[in-house]
Amino acid sequence: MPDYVVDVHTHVYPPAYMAMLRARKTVPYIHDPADKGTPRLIILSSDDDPSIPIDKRGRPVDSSYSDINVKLKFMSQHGIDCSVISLANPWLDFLPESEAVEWASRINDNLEALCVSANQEGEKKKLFAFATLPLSSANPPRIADEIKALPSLPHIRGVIMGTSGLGIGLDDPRLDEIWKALEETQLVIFLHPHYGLPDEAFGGPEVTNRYGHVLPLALGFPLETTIAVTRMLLSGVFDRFPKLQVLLAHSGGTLPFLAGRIESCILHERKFTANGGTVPGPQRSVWDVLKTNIYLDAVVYGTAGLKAAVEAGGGSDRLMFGTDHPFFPPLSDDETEWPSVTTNYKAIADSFDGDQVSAAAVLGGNAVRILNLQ
Ligand code: 5CU
Repeated sequence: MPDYVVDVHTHVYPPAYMAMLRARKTVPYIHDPADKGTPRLIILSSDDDPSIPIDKRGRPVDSSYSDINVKLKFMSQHGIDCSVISLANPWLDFLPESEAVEWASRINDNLEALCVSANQEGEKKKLFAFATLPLSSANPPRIADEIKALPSLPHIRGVIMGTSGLGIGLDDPRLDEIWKALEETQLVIFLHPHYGLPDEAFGGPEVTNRYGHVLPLALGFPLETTIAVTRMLLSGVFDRFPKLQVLLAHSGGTLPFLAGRIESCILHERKFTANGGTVPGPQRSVWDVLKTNIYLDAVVYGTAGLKAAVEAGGGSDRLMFGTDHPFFPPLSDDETEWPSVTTNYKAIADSFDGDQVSAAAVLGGNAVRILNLQ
């Protein structure tokens, strides 16, 4: 086992957020079955299929989603020393402006308080956090002010962000004020999917739901992330904000694999001014951005994806271990080790076979350096 293991991809729904979901009847919501069976968490739009009985929609939700002591126990069981916790999707995307702003500060104070109590002297497990932004408020100056206030919370190391931005995606020029605040504060943006792809991409809702969560999670999520970061690149976000630091969930979706194709399409695009057209295409290459602005988590469950992530980032020093806890739990109650976690540990061990230094960096050293987790 390496000296120090850090999990940069691990979520919580604080109890107050769970209570808010319980009070809702539209996605996202929590349904408590009348027979007092296990509550169900319905967060993805494809979860809320009226042809599925409500007691079977979504997925079972237990205390691992909201009880920090359960997370601390999970950390012990999996050799994790430090976790950078973040609110899980869909964050505050669905709330109106007035509520989103209030909820963001409530959640961020709550995350900070969890970190403070976990990090007391003598406690072995450490917590830090990615804050939540009230993006649905669609009020950039207000959001920028929230960002500038975040360094007053000593355990906040970045912000988690979905792909919708202010509602129309991350190439929206109205986000510039927000990118500027994030660049100035040097807070890492943890870019995470939620919306996937329209059911039509998989053959319609009937086909999507025939296979449960597999198509939305295995394909929809990674492609959503890839599309979001590619739109940032194409719209010149990384040209205008060259110091932006973005951690992409699930090893960048498919970005490491597709980076060469994206670069080639950009070079062949006649509309871009660099090629004689009138549209300002990106000034910097995908490869440069991958090596300068992008970090990837190591939540990819296999050596082929992990090696692509290392290669795309120009080495192992931009890759950080994660678990995606509390998602992907074991299907049987008697398993204490989560196969989703051991698979990621194994992928790291196999990819860096014999290179203990790189493996240790990915498991913890990189996160300590990049996120300043001393
Ligand atoms: O299983 C899922 O739906 C998810 C999710 O919603 N968010 C996440 O981070 N991982 C898995």
